[in-house]
Amino acid sequence: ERWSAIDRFDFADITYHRSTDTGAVRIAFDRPEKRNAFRPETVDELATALDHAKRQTDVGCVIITGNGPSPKDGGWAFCSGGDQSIRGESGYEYSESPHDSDTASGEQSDPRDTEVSDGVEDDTPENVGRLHILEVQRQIRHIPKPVVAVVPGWAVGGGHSLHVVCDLTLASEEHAKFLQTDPDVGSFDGGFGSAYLARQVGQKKAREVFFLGKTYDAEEAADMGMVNDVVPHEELEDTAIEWAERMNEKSPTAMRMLKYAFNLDSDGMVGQQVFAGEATRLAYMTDEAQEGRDAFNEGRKPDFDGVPWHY
Ligand code: 1HA
Repeated sequence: ERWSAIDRFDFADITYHRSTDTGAVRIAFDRPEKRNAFRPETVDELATALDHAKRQTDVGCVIITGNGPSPKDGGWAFCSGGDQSIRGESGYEYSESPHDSDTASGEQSDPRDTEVSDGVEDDTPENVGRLHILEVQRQIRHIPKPVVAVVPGWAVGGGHSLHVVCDLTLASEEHAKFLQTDPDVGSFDGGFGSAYLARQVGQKKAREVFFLGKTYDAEEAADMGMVNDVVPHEELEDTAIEWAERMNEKSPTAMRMLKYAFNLDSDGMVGQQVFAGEATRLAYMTDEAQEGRDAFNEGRKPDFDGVPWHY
């Protein structure tokens, strides 16, 4: 068995595993009968798993994939984007929110009920439409280790954008298919899903992906430059583990600095902030910075004599 379940979370829409061979985790969409479409619950679980993965100091690679095949028709998917069946007026809605359950018994809800007896306002979230997959995109960008999209089938709409945001994409030769349907359903990822895609495949191709809405197979997507490699379906997970093993042999500091360096020119000042934060972290480890800290704590002037002005 290559994977062992991380069972500290009670996930319903994703599965979360750790490699038994190398420092990698596998986060998988687990709604195969819906081509792994995401709803707010799915997005919350993804965010939790990614945050946990970030904090594992012995994990150097995060794999995001989709479980399958569909029990209904055998179809495979990475992710088909936002679940259109629960899309409300402004975004994707929880199937059941705390407020919904308050009124589930059929009782009339009274706005004054949101004030509880101790006078503290109720802070349960309103079931407002959500587009929080964009927060997950930012997590993928900022997690200080490579994130690999392993695409076993459809990558569509917001699912396509997710693979675009990942550091590397590995695709199933037989089943992977790439498609942008955003403008078919009145949606548009005007951030990484389009603009960053254009940096990967060029402006003409990126516009084609969105404006013509063609379906590309794995080889076509690789030729375009948005997929790193294509392997037979049954070799997908072994290849992903091999990639993780290769990356785990490298210097963790060099890898995180490289990821943030690659991000920098498409992340604006946030990219600069993240990169500079890493530089600060490294600088804190020097005698020089520790002398500054000690001097303050000891109430004296810092003594930087002897610290070279490097050239
Ligand atoms: O653009 C954004 C955002 C932009 C900015 C900020 C946030 C964003 C958040 C989300 C999104 C988006 O993702 S918009 C794009 C939403 N996704 C789609 O438009 C894709 C819709 N699905 C399809 O085009 C096709 O289903 C497919 C190409 C993925 C697969 O086609 P296939 O193999 O012919 O299967 P199909 O029969 O269509 O689907 C199998 C089952 O999965 C169907 O259910 P069933 O009839 O068996 O009950 C189908 O309804 C369901 N399904 C597939 N995709 C979705 C879905 N159900 C809900 N939502 C889906 N996305």
